[in-house]
Amino acid sequence: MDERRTKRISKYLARHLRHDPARIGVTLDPQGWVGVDELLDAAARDGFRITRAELEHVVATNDKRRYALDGDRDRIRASQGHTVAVDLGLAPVEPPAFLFHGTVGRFLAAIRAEGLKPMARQHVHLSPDRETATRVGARRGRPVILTVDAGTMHRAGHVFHRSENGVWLTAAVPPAFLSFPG
Ligand code: HQG
Repeated sequence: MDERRTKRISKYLARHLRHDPARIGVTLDPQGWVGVDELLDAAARDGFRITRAELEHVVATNDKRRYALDGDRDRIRASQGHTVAVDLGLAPVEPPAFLFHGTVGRFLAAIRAEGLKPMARQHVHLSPDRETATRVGARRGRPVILTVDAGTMHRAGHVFHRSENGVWLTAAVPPAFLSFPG
């Protein structure tokens, strides 16, 4: 399948599995799953026909493994990034000593004042390494990488989860646990 088609399908899935399932009349279960047949039928009604094979291909080859099929391969969900309320059912895990967050200069004043907030999403997203954080920040402009003292945060009682595709999630990061470059 060509790259453009794969990307279009991935974006379509993100829109409806993370943000706006109601737009095509599907309902996510509380853990964010929806039946593959239900999703593909709804997509077809929406004029965006996706075959089962294409869907499997996107799940398997997606650069960030954004989507997961369940054990029976009859349900699909986004592994993270939701703006709709879902409980991914992830167990709390102890984070590494440091995690990273890629952002851009225009947000720094607010982040210094109030820390990292989930904004529209369900969690603040943190990266395990600077390279990944740099890519996240670069979506919005010249990336600025913040270091999160995750070990200290965890000892202070903050809960961390790691999504199925390796993104670290937490409710918020107060300014005391952040270091800014420069
Ligand atoms: C910023 C992509 C002002 C925050 C990525 C970020 C990631 C604040 C933006 C995933 C703030 C929110 C998530 C505050 C945070 N005041 N701005 N207090 N606190 N911000 O997209 O982390 O490709 O919701 O720095 O790779 O950029 O979609 O979060 O710039 O994993 O799979 O507010 O999305 O993954 O933006 O990205 P986002 P994010 P996918």
